Amino acid sequence: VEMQRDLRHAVARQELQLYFQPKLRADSGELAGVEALLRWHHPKRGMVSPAEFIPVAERFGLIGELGLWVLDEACRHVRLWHEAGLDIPVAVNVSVHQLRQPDLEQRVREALKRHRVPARMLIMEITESVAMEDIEASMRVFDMLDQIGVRLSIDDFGTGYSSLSYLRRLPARQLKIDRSFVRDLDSSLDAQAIVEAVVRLAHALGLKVVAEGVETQDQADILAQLHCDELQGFLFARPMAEHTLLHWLQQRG
Ligand code: G
Ligand code: G
Ligand code: NA
Ligand code: MN
Repeated sequence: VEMQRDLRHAVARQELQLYFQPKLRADSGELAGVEALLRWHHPKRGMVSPAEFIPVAERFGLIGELGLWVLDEACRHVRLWHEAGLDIPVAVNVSVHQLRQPDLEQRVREALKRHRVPARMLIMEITESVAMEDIEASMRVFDMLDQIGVRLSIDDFGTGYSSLSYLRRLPARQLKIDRSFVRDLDSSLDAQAIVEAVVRLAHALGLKVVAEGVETQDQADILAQLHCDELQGFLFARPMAEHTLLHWLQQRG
């Protein structure tokens, strides 16, 4: 109850912040983009994890507003970076409730326009289980976002139950292999076989493959050998505040 009340004021009190975690091209190590991850600096409780407050926001009807804030803030950063000579695509996470918002398309258009950001710079990540939960609804939203030129990414792939025919019809551009498979890569041949199969499938369907949760060099090497396109994880960088991200980029040269 307390968290719900505090969350209502979090935007106005500027307690929310986007962190950014780099995604790197597996072949060259070049920056492919960043994932925006929401952080809440609670005045008393300190940093509260989105794993904790996103479900609260969903339950109490606050996720719409939060989602719009994230979208707007992500676009604002893309614009800032562009003006600094950096073109960095940004991925935002979309919850099931946002998918059902009738004005989502309009809101996405507005955010892009407000910050003069081309649609191709925005990626929307939707978990596999959410995408499959209401197939017809997500298909409609995905089609319309794809038509604007926003790229769609299927997050946490391998943890839900995808129908392959549905996967084929989805206008997604990217698939993120769940970190549970990445974690087991250096110890399990089964995990390698699964990743290899997912990469084949994704590429056959024209999707780029991102591996998330990469924590060791061995994992990165195996993923590159298996033709994963992009890597993301603590091995390279944690989610960072914007100024830290810029610093990190500078140091890499
Ligand atoms: O960044 P961290 O590992 O603490 O994130 C925990 C969970 O919160 C992850 O599942 C992540 O996808 C989710 N999350 C982070 N930021 C957002 C956001 O802006 N919107 C939604 N819907 N989920 C988010
Ligand atoms: O659900 P989603 O895939 O959006 O979750 C993203 C979250 O995963 C991020 O908020 C981040 O904190 C976490 N994360 C990112 N890289 C790693 C990693 O290498 N290892 C682990 N365990 N978590 C990670
Ligand atoms: Na994500
Ligand atoms: Mn994920």
